[in-house]
Amino acid sequence: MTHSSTHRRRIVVLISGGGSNLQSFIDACADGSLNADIVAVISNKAGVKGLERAANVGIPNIILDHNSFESRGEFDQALGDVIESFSPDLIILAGFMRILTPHFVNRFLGQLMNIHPSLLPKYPGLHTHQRAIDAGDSEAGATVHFVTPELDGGPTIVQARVPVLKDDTAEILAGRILAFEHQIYPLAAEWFCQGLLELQDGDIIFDNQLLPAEGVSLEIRDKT
Ligand code: NHR
Ligand code: GAR
Repeated sequence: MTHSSTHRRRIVVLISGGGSNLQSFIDACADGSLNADIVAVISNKAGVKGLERAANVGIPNIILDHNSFESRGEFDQALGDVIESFSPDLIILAGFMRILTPHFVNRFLGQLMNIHPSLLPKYPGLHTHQRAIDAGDSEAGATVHFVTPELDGGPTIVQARVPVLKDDTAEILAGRILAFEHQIYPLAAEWFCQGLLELQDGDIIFDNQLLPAEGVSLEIRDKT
């Protein structure tokens, strides 16, 4: 690992769709709030807007269609090999919609982050916004977490909370949450790139301290 060296951090972003979270990373790198380079964008789906966003700013963008592989294992092996060819420090799942095998996760353990549109541990998996509305929750949000073999079960780095309003549809709620995703995800990546954040035996060490299950408290951090 090159974590303690002084080179500029290298990020690979995995997408399956629109890539608005990818765009937030592109913008954060451009405005200096994220001190890193996005060295590649990889999509398991062709023709998605996220690939265009990468191409627009000259980032290598690669399509690796999971349908052209016999098994999840073979897809993940190929995906891992492409990722490794870019020597990233950090791999960002940004609306990436394929479950990753334990073998893949363990290959890059501690270097994989995901953003999930719920207040984990509530609502792992899919259709999170509708599930929060159906449950009558007054709050929803998004969680940045380290990826472990357990789907959406890795330890939380940071969460953003938003209210659920009376007339919310899944689409409206998703949009409200997405705006906050764009804030907290590049921030979490910047912490990682500064060496503040480390996955250690399934726990997170943040700034040399064991992070509680809720992750970094943004309120407290803002006052410091
Ligand atoms: N892989 C592991 N091992 N651990 C995690 O925490 C992961 C992961 C892969 C993706 C993102 C996750 C999310 O934030 C993620 C976290 C896809 C599905 C899913 O059911 C579920 C959760 C997430 C991503 N995917 C279907 C599948 O069969 C395909 C669905 C589709 O193509 O639309 O892989 O929500
Ligand atoms: C985001 O809301 C992200 O949290 C969610 O998909 C959206 C992707 O938007 N991720 C998942 O549901 C992962 N299974 P984007 O493509 O515009 O970044």
